[in-house]
Amino acid sequence: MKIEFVKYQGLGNDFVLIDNRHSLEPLLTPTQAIRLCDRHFGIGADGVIFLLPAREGGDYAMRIFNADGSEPQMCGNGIRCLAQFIAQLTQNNGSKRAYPIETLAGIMTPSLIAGGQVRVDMGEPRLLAGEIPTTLAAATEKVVARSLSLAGQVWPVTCVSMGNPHCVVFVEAVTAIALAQIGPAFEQHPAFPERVNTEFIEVVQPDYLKMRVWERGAGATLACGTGACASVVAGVLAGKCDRPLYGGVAGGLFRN
Ligand code: ZDP
Repeated sequence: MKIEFVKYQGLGNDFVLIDNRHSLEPLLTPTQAIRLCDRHFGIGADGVIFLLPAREGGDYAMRIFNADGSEPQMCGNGIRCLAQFIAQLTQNNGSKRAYPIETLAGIMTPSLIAGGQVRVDMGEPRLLAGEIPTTLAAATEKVVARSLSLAGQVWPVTCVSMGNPHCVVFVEAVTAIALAQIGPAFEQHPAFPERVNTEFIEVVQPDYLKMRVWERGAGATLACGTGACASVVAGVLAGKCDRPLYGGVAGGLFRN
């Protein structure tokens, strides 16, 4: 089987993208996606993204398989890459700026902006435990600065859904986190029945955060768009960040 692909990255969060516009189902299985994402025996990526025809009023639909073959609802950096891919495929010279795209988390709209950048309207965060989902609080309660015991420590966690589940942990110094050990313990903790993406956040200033992320199904990645948004929401909820937060999350400034 021969399939064309391109490889894009957003802040180092990298994806194999496939033009799947002529079929409603992804051209690859999750097992094939796992093989493509392998950094030594495959192309290497954090996930595989499919550009599919619209079904429900968007311009297109997006589906994504994580590097472990699981399917997340949304992907912030991925949808930015996808918008750039669409512009390339359709030879859009800038006359069309925004693409409403159907995702498993609803319609999200990336826009092409000045300087070749892509911005995405991520929709509203969901804050109730039942929506995330997590059992750290009753289904109709928010999860703000709750205690989670794990790996011999008690962690203060704030949970946010950006369509996909996030657990945001404010720490003194992100460099002190043993990500490869602690990340999987969060990801697989029974309090998160659909597993979870975990962001470790150091508040440098109320408008400037440092983030290290352990992604569900992908492990340590260089950036996570939904995670950056979830971290800002969590920072506001926990009273640690300004609103608005001009400095943004330092996906491009800080490296694992
Ligand atoms: O929810 C999940 O399983 C994530 N691994 C999806 C990917 C999120 C992403 N890093 C982002 O930028 O939002 C692509």
